[in-house]
Amino acid sequence: MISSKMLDALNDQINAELWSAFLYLSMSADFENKGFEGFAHWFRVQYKEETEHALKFLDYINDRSGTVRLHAIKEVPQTWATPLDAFEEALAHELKVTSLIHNLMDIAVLEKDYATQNLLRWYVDEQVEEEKNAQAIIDKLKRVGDGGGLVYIDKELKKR
Ligand code: OFO
Repeated sequence: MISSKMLDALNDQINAELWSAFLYLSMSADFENKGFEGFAHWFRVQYKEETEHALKFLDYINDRSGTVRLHAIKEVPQTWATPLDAFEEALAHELKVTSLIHNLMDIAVLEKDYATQNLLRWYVDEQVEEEKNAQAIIDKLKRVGDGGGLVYIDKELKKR
């Protein structure tokens, strides 16, 4: 049986994952609006991934016979001056998510909740990947500046 402290924390994480999904969907819409199809596509894929992350928690709570609680999602920003601004915000956000996942792990360890620790290991690995991906794009964007290289990266990201 899952503890109420663990359950509350996992339900809060569903909200955090859905907020991430909204943030990336908003970035995708902003880039679409500005004619950056590749950046828009990359963030649309990211939006879908975050939705999957939320569903993975939701399914797990149900598997453990807990009650899923869906809270309202707070509004997300709507516009970013440059692709670099958006990716820097995405990375800062992912670092925050990493600390949320680590907090969940701390609770699971304290409570000797081995099943939840197993679930969370997947998210710990996923965060390494998320941070790495955002950082790699930031590095490229910094190298090319605002010139034609931006068009090249936009084209590249469409392949995701
Ligand atoms: Fe972007 O990360 Fe979810 O968990």
